[in-house]
Amino acid sequence: MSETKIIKTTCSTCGPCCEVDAYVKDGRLISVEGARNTPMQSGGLCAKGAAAAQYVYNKERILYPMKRVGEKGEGKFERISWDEAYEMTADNLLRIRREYGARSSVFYAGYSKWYRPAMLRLANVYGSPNFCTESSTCFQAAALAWRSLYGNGICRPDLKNTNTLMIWSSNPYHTNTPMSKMFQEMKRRGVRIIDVDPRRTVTAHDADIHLQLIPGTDGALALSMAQVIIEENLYDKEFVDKYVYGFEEYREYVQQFTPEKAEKITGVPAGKIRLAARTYAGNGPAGLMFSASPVVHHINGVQNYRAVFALIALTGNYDIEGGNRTQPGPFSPANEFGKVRRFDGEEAIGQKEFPVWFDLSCDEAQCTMLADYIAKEKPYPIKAVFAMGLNHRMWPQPEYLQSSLGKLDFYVNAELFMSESSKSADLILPACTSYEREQVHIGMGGRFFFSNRAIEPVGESRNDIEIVMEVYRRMKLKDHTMCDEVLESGYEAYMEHILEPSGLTLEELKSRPEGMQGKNLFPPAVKTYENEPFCTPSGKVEFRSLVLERYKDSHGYEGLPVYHDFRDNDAVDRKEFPLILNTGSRKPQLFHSRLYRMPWLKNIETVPMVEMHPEDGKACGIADGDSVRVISPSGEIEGTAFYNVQGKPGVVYIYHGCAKGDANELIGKDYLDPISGFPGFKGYFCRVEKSGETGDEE
Ligand SMILES: Nc1nc2c(c(=O)[nH]1)N[C@H]1C(S)=C(S)[C@@H](COP(=O)(O)OP(=O)(O)OC[C@H]3O[C@@H](n4cnc5c(=O)[nH]c(N)nc54)[C@H](O)[C@@H]3O)O[C@H]1N2
Ligand SMILES: Nc1nc2c(c(=O)[nH]1)N[C@H]1C(S)=C(S)[C@@H](COP(=O)(O)OP(=O)(O)OC[C@H]3O[C@@H](n4cnc5c(=O)[nH]c(N)nc54)[C@H](O)[C@@H]3O)O[C@H]1N2
Ligand code: SF4
Ligand SMILES: [Mo]
Repeated sequence: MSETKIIKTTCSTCGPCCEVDAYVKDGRLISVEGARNTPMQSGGLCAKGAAAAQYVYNKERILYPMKRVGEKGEGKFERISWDEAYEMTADNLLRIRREYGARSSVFYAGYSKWYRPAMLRLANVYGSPNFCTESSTCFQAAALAWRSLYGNGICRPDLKNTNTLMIWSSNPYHTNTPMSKMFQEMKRRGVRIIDVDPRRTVTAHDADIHLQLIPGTDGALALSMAQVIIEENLYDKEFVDKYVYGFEEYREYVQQFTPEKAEKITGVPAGKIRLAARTYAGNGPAGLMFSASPVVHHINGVQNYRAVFALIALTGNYDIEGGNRTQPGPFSPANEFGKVRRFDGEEAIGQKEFPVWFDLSCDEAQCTMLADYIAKEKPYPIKAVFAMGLNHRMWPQPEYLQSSLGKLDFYVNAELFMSESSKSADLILPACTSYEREQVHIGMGGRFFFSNRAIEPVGESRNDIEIVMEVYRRMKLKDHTMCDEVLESGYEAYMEHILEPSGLTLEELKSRPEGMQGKNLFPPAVKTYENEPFCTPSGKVEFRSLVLERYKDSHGYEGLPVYHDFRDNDAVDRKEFPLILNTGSRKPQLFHSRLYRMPWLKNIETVPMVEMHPEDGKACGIADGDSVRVISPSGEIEGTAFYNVQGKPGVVYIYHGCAKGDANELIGKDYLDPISGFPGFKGYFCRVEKSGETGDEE
């Protein structure tokens, strides 16, 4: 009998890259547990991570490079060698550059973020401004809102030292499981917690003050808190006088948002707004935790988050201990390595429509309109997509994107699974999971750790960065001004390169399973603004954004964090679509579209659940468990009604990414925030009708 080995590695089934102990027998992954003897983990693991073996050995795993043999989209493929696959990719990308120019090729990265620096570098060396990622719907709009106020350097809440934590639309117990412990520790320490969430989640349940607003009304709530803070003289006058630009206009603007008026807009009782404002401003230092998605998944998202982020400066909680501050951390060249080269005169996707996205230094194109660019060939033709983890289910009107992808001259997708998106490709490349590759990780607080390969790659799968490197070599691109020798020199050298500025070597890191603190770290600093101006046009925190005002005439952007209610929508007949549609609030067992294929996880909820308040259900003649049809101005899906009292009446919640009833078919592809281009995933309109039989479908 062979022995079971325990191998220190990481799970990256979802974002956080948790350290785990993998149990391996006869070269096969048997099970996974949270790593012992490592900070934050100690044996704990989330449901998704515990099902790791079903991820790794899933029957949909792609085992070999596959070339299309049938019609586009038909799903007929034949196995080819890696050699042929690389040649095919390189030849087609070079041909398209010759025939249409470099910008006609899109380099796309879905969620897994680890290979992005290499992919971005490849796009740069190739010469295309169109490096696109799933961040066209995630994080970048929040970053944009932040930068429009504070310039660079996004400051996270200093959880260790804060007295009050305001969580503005995040549910860490379900979305960032490793944080749960830290959160409970804060509770024990007596930190006051304010949670802003339309639903009574586990996180809200733990909070001292829960502001249960109507989705998409965040701006009105934040402006109202500002009104209270200013009126009651709770703001940091010294900071504001010295460092804020546009305060007087802002002060004047917020006057109208009295808590009584805000109650009408947001549904949050005026008394609670006052209490939250007084607590956040008065029980400092106070940190503000924000999220990559819900607030900015609205067509007024950027301005709403600007209103929220302004509260940090207003109360003097910017860059102080216990407030929101730049975290001490490692210097890593990963970003430097991926740094974008600006292509003068080369217009990237989304540049005309969303200019601020580009002004505020996002390293990538804004590609929510990719499907249109391909289908309409305007303003110029997009002919090739080289993708890693492209999944059409994550975009508004996914079938339209899928059909557009079918029009491409060349589409290659590197994937773990034979997803439907892969089926429309000309070539599919098998990628491997974190259990099958080595990786250097940069953790919180400047801690580095090495993740071992627990098992050999399944089939002929390879790690994404190795794939990028080989495509680069085959294209014989050379541009040494852009440090592309790192792409040239192999994966081991890439890991060395990532580590170099930390002062650690790969060899020593490999020998220390518990990880190591980097030798060269950013020194922890506070009040950096005392020594250097804010990186904004005025050099101050811009309550009135001069970058937004550049586009006042051309795009109608306003400098102040103005509130426009998404429900004031002339294009939609609210009598026909009386309910608000909120899609994609996270479930602990799912991760976007990728985990529906795992038996342990998909069996927790076997049908797409249309979560309704019982009052709404009864008003629509729908009982708990009924089969229903959800209809929006853009589409229609089937699902099963599920009575849920977590939210208030008037809002329907549906998870996204499920092929059996894809909530994104309900979201209009042009229903976008005009500043960021983010879709209004969490604030559209619908009605729900009973359909077919009642009861369970499976
Ligand atoms: N299990 C799991 N974890 C995940 C993911 C996943 O798919 N599954 N996805 C990862 C990704 S990509 C992301 S971006 C993060 C997101 O991380 P989170 O933001 O923490 O997750 P969500 O559940 O999307 O949203 C948090 C809360 O926002 C509330 N909310 C919805 N609409 C609004 C609104 O208009 N205003 C306010 N204030 N709150 C609103 C929801 O009720 C929800 O409880 O999660 C990451 N973690
Ligand atoms: N309606 C609605 N839509 C949403 C959201 C919402 O809240 N509501 N959230 C948005 C947000 S915040 C996000 S981040 C996006 C996420 O959107 P996506 O990034 O498209 O998310 P996934 O479904 O996880 O798809 C990624 C694909 O990558 C594959 N993959 C996973 N790991 C690897 C790897 O290491 N290498 C390779 N090559 N492939 C891999 C997976 O199998 C999967 O098919 O969705 C957005 N879409
Ligand atoms: S949160 Fe769960 S699924 Fe995500 S990386 Fe950690 S263990 Fe894996
Ligand atoms: Mo995201």
